[in-house]
Amino acid sequence: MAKLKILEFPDPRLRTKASPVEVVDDDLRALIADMFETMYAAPGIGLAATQVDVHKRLLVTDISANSDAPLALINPVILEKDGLVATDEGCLSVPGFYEEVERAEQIKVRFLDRDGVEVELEAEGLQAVCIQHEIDHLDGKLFVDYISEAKRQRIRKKLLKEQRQLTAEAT
Ligand code: GNR
Ligand code: NI
Repeated sequence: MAKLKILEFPDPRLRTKASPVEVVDDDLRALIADMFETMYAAPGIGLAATQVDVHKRLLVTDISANSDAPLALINPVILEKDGLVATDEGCLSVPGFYEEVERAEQIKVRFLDRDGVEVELEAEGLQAVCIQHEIDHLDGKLFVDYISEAKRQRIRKKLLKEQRQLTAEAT
């Protein structure tokens, strides 16, 4: 197992559209294990492969309080959406910033699980919001795309400054 490096906004690699997973094999299950380790360590309630620079349609999530409900979604597709809910969202790729985003309150999602078995899941509330946030990552989209250009530019500037300082300190 290994903790993976999480890309941070405005890294252009976060804009990559991920390709479907072709085979669910042990290599993919090893990547899933590393993604859970990375997500729990962060800590976060979800992580998309895009964020660790792997451009495959794969995400992990666990919204439980005790980190005991891991769920991996491979090639997820949203079949139905209902209702709207506004949530203060954060993102491991946009560290330190939180903004309100409106998304469907309930969804039905189809995906392959870790064994390659097709599953349909009805999710609501935070789990539904998180799955939509992660599928956005697989399409190269970030929660800051839903806020004003002015706010997004301010976040971009602050994060670039932080990233420059970290690079300078490392040399
Ligand atoms: O840890 C996370 N918390 C969160 C809170 C509200 C809405 C979405 C999220 S997902 C985020 C982890 C992350 O960046 N996943 O891509
Ligand atoms: Ni995110």
